Amino acid sequence: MVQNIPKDFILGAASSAWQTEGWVGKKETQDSFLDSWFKNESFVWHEGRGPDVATNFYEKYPEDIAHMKEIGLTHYRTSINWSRFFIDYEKGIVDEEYADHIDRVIDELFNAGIEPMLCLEHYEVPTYLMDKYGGWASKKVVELFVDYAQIAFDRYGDRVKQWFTFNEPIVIQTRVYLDAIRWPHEQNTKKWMQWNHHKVLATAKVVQVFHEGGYEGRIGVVLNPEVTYPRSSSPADKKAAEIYDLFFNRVYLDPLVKGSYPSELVQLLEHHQIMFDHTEEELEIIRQNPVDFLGINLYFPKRLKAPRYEWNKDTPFHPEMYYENFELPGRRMNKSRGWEIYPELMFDMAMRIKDEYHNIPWLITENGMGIEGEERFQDDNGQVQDDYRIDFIRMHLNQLLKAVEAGSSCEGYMLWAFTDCVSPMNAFKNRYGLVRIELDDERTRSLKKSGEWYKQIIQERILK
Ligand code: IFM
Repeated sequence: MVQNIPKDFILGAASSAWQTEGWVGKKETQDSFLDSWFKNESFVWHEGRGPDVATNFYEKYPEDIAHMKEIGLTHYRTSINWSRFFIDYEKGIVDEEYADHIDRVIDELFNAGIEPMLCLEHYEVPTYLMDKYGGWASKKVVELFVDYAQIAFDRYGDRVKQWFTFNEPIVIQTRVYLDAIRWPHEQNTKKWMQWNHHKVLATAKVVQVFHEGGYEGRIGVVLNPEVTYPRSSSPADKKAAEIYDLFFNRVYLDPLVKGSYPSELVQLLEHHQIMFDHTEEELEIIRQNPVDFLGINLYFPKRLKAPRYEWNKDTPFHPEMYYENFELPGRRMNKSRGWEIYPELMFDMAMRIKDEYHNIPWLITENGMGIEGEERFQDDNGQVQDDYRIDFIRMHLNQLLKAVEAGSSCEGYMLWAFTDCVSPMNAFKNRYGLVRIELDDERTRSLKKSGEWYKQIIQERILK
């Protein structure tokens, strides 16, 4: 297999503010949801590690960007930490110290020949807004987010041309209000849908502000739709996959790309009395303001089958009423993460966007392999010999490049993550980076074998 990588095809890497920065310089009043969760339930975080130190990117960013330059990344995506960006969220008073840090990171990236992409919220909803307004359950928070976006565009839009509103907007409320497996353990399916709607609405409003403000560049959203595969050709299994797709994929894809929620979803929401509160004016704003492009985070396939048992009517509604997960016998697994490895999903997602979402421009904004105990693979010089990661990236890129040949508008691939970083709960258990982070006080960095390999494919533009 030898494939040419198109000249302009993005080969980058991603991370987020809260998973790298650490709390140096953070004020007590600037906690995000993640910070508060970590403070309240640090025992569920692997080895008690979390966002407090993370990789100390706040101080070490010049070293990381030097590594990015060495590898030759074309683009780097991170987020602005909304909870740290303001001293007063309601009056929009910016924390100048933090805002300057973002300025310095942007400039350092450009000096290294790397284009930054910025996301406005990668789970970093401010705790203050959770406590005062119930977070994204509130329309007030939608307004405050739009104001924040405009301040960020005004401040950084002279240099940053590629923006995202959210990273994986469905995740927090799914784990918290739908599955109720995370702090603060409130089950509330209607609230889950209300958060979804408000993030869709907030995205549409931010798109409107961006376009009407005449900012240069483009604005999109990073979604994590799963490629769904029914267990079999039976109508029951297919229906299970379709309903999963409605609740977890099309709930964002359809309004943000096509301008409206799928009618089948609306019917189900009404039937189960979890329709979100909305106005006609809000639906019109969504209709008028689709995103310019999409970021897609894609790691594993979602296999589904019809449920075997009747739903327990005494439990709150959960879409799981309509499906069960299916484990494909013989599937290839990343055992550290419990995720199936199925590179074909790249091609399948690309064809879906081409056929069903008018081939809107998009790129892979996350894909990668988290491995536990990577120190096992360090050679005598301490370099991680992560051939498994190289194989993983190679297989996924291969499928993506095939899709480009088949007419997909996919513009690139960004690995999760550039350096090892903190994950929710798993903290540093699974390592994802091209650059290893030691958990010493210095958070010492070292390039893995995959970093050298990535450098080579970026230079040669050939995938072998
Ligand atoms: O760490 C996360 C990231 O924040 C969102 N996407 C999945 C990654 C790996 O679990």
